[in-house]
Amino acid sequence: MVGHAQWSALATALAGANRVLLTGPVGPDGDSLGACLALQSVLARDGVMSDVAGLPGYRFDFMPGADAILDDNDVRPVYDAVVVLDGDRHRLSPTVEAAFSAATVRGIIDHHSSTKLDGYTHAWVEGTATSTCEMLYAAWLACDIALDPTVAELLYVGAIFDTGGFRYSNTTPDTHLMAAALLKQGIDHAALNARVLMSRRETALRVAGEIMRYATLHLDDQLLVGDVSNALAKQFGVVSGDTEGVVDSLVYVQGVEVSALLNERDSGEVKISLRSKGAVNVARVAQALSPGGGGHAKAAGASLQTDLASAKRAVIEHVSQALAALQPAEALAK
Ligand SMILES: [Mn+2]
Repeated sequence: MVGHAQWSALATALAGANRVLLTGPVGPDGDSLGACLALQSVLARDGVMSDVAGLPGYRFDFMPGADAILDDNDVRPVYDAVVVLDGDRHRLSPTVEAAFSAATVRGIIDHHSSTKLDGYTHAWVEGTATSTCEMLYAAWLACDIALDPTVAELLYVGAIFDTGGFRYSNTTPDTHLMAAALLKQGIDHAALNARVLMSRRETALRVAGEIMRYATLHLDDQLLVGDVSNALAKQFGVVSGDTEGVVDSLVYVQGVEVSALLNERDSGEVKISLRSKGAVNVARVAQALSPGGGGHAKAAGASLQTDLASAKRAVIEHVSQALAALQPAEALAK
């Protein structure tokens, strides 16, 4: 029974908590938000009330419960329990990290293979699971926790976000079985797919055009790098979510093995998103770039305290090493 024991242990710990905080990493994605809000909804059935931290981008602000999500800076200083969903404690904002460290129950529910288990009282990590939402679904199915249309919609958002609408190689027969069960709750799956995966602001379209126009090929055209400088972001008025999905478009260029999108931040930080067609494990590249980096084999990210040019050089260097490691026999023969 997948997740049965882990869910039961965590649910027991949360049932005894007065104040519970559910959170994803900074800049939560569809899987993280879906998992947080679905868990909030299921806990509330038993009278366990919780806060969710991490404001959603505009793609996700329609989700049931999204209007009550707290800004990271508005969380209480003290909670009995803090659960991190779809990411690890190393990627929390400072205020949420402080609440996490002070909590008696420190949980994680996650499917990132790079996540380490230390620092939690309740660690439920399945590095091969398709999404955090699918982990919750499987555990709730095993524990006879019923779906309702709200929970179904929230889990569906996570499922389509992490599988690209059931297209990525992480999609399994169980993912489709889950989707069938969620659709039986009467959710508007076509509208959810359009909203989460395709809908964008006009600005997002224009910025994607700029990124694609100026993206540069490296390493025998196997690496394609796009960037969003502070200047470009200001010129277009880029907001969170506007550049989502662009890095995926880059990796589908023929001959490209790895794509990278570099987002420069005001804080002097560069956020790096990486995608791989499959040969290169970009979770390892992300970890090599930065101790806080990580993710999945085909989709990962890291942040560097540096400028855009240095970040780009670092990406090229580490991807070059990863590509070189793929052909040891060839290299030896030369
Ligand atoms: Mn996920």
